[in-house]
Amino acid sequence: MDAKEMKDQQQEEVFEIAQEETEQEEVELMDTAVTEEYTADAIQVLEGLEAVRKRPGMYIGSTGPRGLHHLVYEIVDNSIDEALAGFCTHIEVNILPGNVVEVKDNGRGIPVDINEQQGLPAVTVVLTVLHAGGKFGGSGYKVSGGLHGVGSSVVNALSEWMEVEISRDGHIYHQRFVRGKIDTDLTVIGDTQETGTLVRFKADPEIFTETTEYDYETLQRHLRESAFLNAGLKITLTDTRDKENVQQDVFCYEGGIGSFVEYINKSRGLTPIHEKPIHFSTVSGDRSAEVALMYNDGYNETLLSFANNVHTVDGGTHETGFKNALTKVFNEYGKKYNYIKDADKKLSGDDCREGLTAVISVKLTEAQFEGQTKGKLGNTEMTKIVSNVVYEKLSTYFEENPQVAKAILKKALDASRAREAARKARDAARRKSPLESNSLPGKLADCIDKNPENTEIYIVEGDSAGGSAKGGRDRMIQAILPLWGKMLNVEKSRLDKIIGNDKLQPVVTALGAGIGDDFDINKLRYHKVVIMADADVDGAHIRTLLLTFFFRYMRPLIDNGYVYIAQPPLYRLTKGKKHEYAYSDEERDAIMAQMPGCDIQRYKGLGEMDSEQLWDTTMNPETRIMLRVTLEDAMQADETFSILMGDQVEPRRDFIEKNAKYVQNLDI
Ligand code: TSJ
Repeated sequence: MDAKEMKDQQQEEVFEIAQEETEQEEVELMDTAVTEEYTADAIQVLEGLEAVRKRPGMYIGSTGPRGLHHLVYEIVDNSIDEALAGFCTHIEVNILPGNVVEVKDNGRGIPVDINEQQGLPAVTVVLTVLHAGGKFGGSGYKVSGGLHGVGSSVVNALSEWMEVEISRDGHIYHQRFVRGKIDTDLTVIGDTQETGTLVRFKADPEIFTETTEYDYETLQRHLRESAFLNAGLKITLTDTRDKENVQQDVFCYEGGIGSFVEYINKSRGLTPIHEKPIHFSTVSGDRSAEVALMYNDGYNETLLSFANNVHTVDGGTHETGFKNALTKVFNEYGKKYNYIKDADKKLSGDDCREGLTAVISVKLTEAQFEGQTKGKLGNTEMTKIVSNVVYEKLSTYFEENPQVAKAILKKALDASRAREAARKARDAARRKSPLESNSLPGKLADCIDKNPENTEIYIVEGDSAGGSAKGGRDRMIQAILPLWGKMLNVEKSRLDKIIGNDKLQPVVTALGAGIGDDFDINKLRYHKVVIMADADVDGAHIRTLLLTFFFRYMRPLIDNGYVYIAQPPLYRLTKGKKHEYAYSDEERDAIMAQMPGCDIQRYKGLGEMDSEQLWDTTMNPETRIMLRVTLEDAMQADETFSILMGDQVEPRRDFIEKNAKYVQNLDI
């Protein structure tokens, strides 16, 4: 047996012991119902990486593209921790040919000394033992962390191979792993005066069966965001997969999240109403909070919050603290300086946040992420920490910058007046016809069957496609809701603007189950909600918009698997009297090969199909293909939507187009 085989066997044994102990502990727990903290910890530490390969989804959320990209984030997080500890200033991420990823930092280098318990170098422990991060060296506690915060050993386990090169103590050390197991021992391969860590890995196609190909823009967005959240840290992203077309970005923002809010406003074409971002921070013990905000001349609210650099999509305690304090400062300042004249008038939270772009970033040692997608911060102490710093520093800022305060207060007062006027108009309309708000939308062509288990609703882009769909449907079980006539100008109508107003009201009314906290799945009128849009950029935009809307305001719809994407054909091939439809370019080529010399019609939109064609190709439940939307698809759409930060409009459109395919769970 050589050294490598011995190591392998040692690892297997540790794994088996862990398994036995796990089972035994579970029996004991059940018998006596005694729970002790240390048992759980001990089991976790001993658990082998086999478990990770058996159930990768448990550790990285999914084995789709999202999980694949998380591998990179997870490795980069280690370097970010080194930066937060004050020892690293530059991180390089390289995408190499073959979708190999290399992450390199100029930190201290992972320690290589032999760990007493395991008899292995510290770096080997870090990369082969689950949850080993931060268990040595004292100062190594993890602050940053990906969605799942799983650790680098998980990435190692899910990599076909991984190599690490550490520069420290005058030497370069190297070790290689295959599917999480030691392939070569740690050896010195050279000398250097520099320090740092380099990790190179190839995601395992046995695990990531769907794809192992990285999307440049996805990594670009994430790394840009990381650079904003860690002021002064330089992150370089380079893609050399295509030698003819090397791509590179360098992200480094001295202004941190202040630069972030400026960037968001700029990338959305919004003009700030004051010169510089308002930016403050506080540290209390091992917790810190940082807030940057900037008002623009638009009417939307963009609030991004992060805990330990993880985007908290559903907000949480830090957002609550921010909102409470902001409203309080506005009302106190407004009363004090007579902007709010009526003693019992109050600005609402929404009034104070119209045209606001803000980023909240908190760091804490034991972050609790709650909710279905773990996108909500739960630590209650953060409400007070954030509200205190915002209240004190924003009050002071307003006192010291009365011109800025005036512009911002004026905006909130305008918002308040507009809201009041809209409310009065709505009330007046309601009094006229009390039943109106409950009746179904005029454009809905409902089905006859009223049992939701049997019925489907097609949400269709455009009036002409809506017409074809109405003509072609099975009226017993299929309802049609055309949206918005001609599609809104994609360039001008930002998704958040559409979601923010009542453009989607007909969808809410037709589904009949309410919205947000009031959403009641039992009242849903159809158990299949089918999005039918063109296979072009505008169609992709609508799909992203509707998925984001469902994800945020009707989550149970997604959780229950009720949302589908219709798949209209891209081509019609005709030869004589014979027609065939193709749903992809590959299919088109295959059909063409069978009937050479045919006519090809490319469908530019649903509107080009007549009723019969639409029924045959897309709506007939016997023959159609529909894609069922998974939670992951919806989250991806939401992510696309929340941060959306291409420098120009074009790449952003590309991005939406590329990511709006949502190919999952073929339902034929
Ligand atoms: F974990 C890993 F292998 F995935 C990885 C770790 C990957 C990459 C790209 C970088 C790192 C990493 C780890 N960079 N810097 C560090 N630092 C440490 O591990 C370290 C160094 C020194 C000390 C010390 O107390 O002297 C403590 C730590 C945690």
